[in-house]
Amino acid sequence: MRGIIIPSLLYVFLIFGIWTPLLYILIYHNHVNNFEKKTQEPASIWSLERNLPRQVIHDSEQIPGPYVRYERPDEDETKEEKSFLKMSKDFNYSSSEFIDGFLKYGLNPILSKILGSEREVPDTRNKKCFQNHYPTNLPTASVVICFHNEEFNALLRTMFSVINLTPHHFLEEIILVDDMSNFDDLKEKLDYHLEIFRGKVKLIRNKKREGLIRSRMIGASRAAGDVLVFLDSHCEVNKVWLEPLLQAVAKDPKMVVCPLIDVIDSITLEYQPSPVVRGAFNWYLQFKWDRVFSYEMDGPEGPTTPIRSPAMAGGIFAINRHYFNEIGQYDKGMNLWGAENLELSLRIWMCGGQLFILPCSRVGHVSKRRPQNQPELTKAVMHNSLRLVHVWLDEYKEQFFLRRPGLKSVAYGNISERAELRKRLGCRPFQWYLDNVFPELET
Ligand SMILES: *[C@@H]1O[C@H](CO)[C@@H](O)[C@H](O)[C@H]1NC(C)=O
Ligand SMILES: *[C@@H]1O[C@H](CO)[C@@H](O)[C@H](O)[C@H]1NC(C)=O
Ligand SMILES: [Mn+2]
Repeated sequence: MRGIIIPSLLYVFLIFGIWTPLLYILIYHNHVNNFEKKTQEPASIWSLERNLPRQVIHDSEQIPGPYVRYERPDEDETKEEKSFLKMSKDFNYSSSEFIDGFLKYGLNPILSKILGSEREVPDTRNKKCFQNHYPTNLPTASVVICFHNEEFNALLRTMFSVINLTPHHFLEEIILVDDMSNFDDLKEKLDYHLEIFRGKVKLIRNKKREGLIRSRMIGASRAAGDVLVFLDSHCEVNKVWLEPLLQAVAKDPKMVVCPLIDVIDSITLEYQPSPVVRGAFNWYLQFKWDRVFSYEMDGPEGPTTPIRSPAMAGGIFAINRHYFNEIGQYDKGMNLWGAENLELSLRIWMCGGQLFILPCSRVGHVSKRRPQNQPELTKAVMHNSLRLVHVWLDEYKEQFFLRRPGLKSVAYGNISERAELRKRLGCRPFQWYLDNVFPELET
């Protein structure tokens, strides 16, 4: 017996001892390359991700590098936080459980599992926000969360944070839309975990893959609240996150508002405050954040001033439900995701609405990293961008084609319904948007 075991063990050791590091190097380098490619792709709409510590990508062994403590005056770290930070420091980042899960989910699967369904996150609001008081008779919200193959605990944390930090009389419901996920734990196990939310949570499961854009429309069509609030499936909302959004929409139904998006690091899952930013983009139609300078917040409202924003980042915003329908929801000819945030932003501004970021409303969002060789996604972003260009940019479409000449002759489907919508709504020309909303977008 022993004569077999020892050679077998040696054999196993040889295989694993050699192949594990090799595989690791392979996967890791692939991942790094892909991530670097990503920054050139139109697909990378969350450009805050680019500001993440570079050592994460370049350090060879230990991900991540030294932990940078963020500024939080007057407050000490809680005990819980301390032990969590220690945990993420002592973490073994070369275990295959970590690497496989990271590639699968785009976030640290082990820490996510340890965190589980609930945790407290630091209150990142400016202290001035604490003085705001909100009426008790605000409109109600339907929170719409779409997901496709989300990490189970990240999804649960999104739900629990909403349930825990939203006054229940403002929360009409949470609508979860499962866009054909195929992970096992998102099936019966999810149903089972949602039991405790009975009455507050509606779960819709798509019969075929619709993509994020049409999934949001499906969720919205089932909503009953006065205001639609869209969230990604890997968010954690902060204290008093909803009230500022509801108040703004209640005051002006054509006002669309976004929270300030804090960053949850995909590796340490640490919740980090973001500076005050506004959404912008370039002529490639790549989204980017622009820093808001302090002199822009010199007014009487100081650091709580709503920030006028040329564009929204992605799927995290609040909008009056009737107004969402009135201005034409989303372009259902768009696939998966990408460019829909810019299309909606242009439509809001050009057709009589407004778009603001409210710094007193904070929502954390996991800045996921995924392998980017996903031709399907690249194709969708291109297709969606072209639809936007042909419906909304008027003569400025040449600015886009100047930079993407290859796309000039690419088909983009039938846009007659969207062009019709633009006419029906009496929208202003793109020139008006350039002059009045986004003069920084120079040609
Ligand atoms: C981390 O995991 C790798 C692969 O499983 C292993 O070889 C290594 O010894 C571990 N390191 C520590 C400090 O536990
Ligand atoms: C485009 O769609 C509209 C209706 O939305 C339809 O009337 C028109 O015939 C379509 N055009 C083509 C070329 O299919
Ligand atoms: Mn996201």
